Amino acid sequence: DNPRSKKAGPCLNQDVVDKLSELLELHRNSVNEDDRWRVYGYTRAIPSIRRYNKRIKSFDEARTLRGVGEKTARKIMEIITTGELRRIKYENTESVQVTRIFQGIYGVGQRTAIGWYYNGCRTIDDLREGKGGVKLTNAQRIGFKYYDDINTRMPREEAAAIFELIKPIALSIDPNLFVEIMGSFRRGKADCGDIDILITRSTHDGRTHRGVLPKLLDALRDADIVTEDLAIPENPNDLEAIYRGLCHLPGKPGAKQRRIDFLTVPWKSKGAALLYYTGDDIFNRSMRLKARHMGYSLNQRGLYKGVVRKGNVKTNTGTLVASETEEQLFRVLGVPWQEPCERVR
Ligand code: DCP
Ligand code: MG
Ligand code: MN
Repeated sequence: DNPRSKKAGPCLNQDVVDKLSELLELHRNSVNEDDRWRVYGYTRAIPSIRRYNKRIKSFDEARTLRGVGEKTARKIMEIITTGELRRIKYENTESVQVTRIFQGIYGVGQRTAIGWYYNGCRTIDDLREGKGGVKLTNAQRIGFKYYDDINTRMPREEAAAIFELIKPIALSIDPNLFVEIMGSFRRGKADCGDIDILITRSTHDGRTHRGVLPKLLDALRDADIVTEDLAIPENPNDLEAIYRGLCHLPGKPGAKQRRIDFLTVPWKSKGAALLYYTGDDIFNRSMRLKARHMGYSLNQRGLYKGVVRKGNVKTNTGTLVASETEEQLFRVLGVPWQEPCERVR
């Protein structure tokens, strides 16, 4: 029995995994760049500890695990012998706590949060008062205003209820539209961070969904479903566009503001878009990796062959191999079919 086998089962070093993950999160949010580099070390060590199906007993044993260096092995032994990791308390600094709260504002990433911290902001009130000359973008202002709502996941029933209002409105604009709810909802999750709606249209009659998105958004604002815009597509008349905003159940006092994304894609990208926007992100990463190993390139538009990259820039966009249906993409990649609910880390 190989103790490093991938066989799923209860992790026998869960306390170690939990404590190191906690430390990793603190490093990830550190205002100190050196700390943020430490994250890479732990992202290698944690999975191999999780997979190791024996209780770690000694420093030397810990050292045999992939990605576990001397310092990590010492921390592992501290957790195993004392149940604690003192470093966690020491790393949970004010700056980490403050920037974590700032990053809860929609549209605020680590860079912005750290910038605000260095400008002297410590609290939400400091931001409201524009301390240190801090200015919020429009999207951030909305994120700020609905901080709690946006950071609360919705029950899938609420996502379903909102979608059931939106779908007929979309179909009244064009009955030939394909309108589907994606993301965590399609994966069957009990709660959703947002509502992801994919829109495309068959071109069998020579027509497309061009222009539908702005019309739909207007109708949804009129119906008091869409309430705020966070990111409007540069050219809303493109066949491929992303809209991000807020919505709620209309006519229901106290209904929370919910995040909503609309994604439109050309009909020929339908399969790849279904695959991509269903996720989850980790599953997507593994599918892209599989494609790369086979000499393909996979994205939300399709599976391509002959893509040439110089660094991150595509010098040849390649030719489309598949993108019509999800089934076809699984087949070409040699991956056994997985239902959306199975596509999870
Ligand atoms: N996606 C991805 N990589 C990203 C972001 C998104 O592959 N960095 C894909 C997979 C996601 C889908 O897009 O499942 C939708 O993105 P969301 O951020 O809405 O994530 P989920 O819907 O999966 O989860 P949540 O319930 O938090 O919205
Ligand atoms: Mg989502
Ligand atoms: Mn989304």
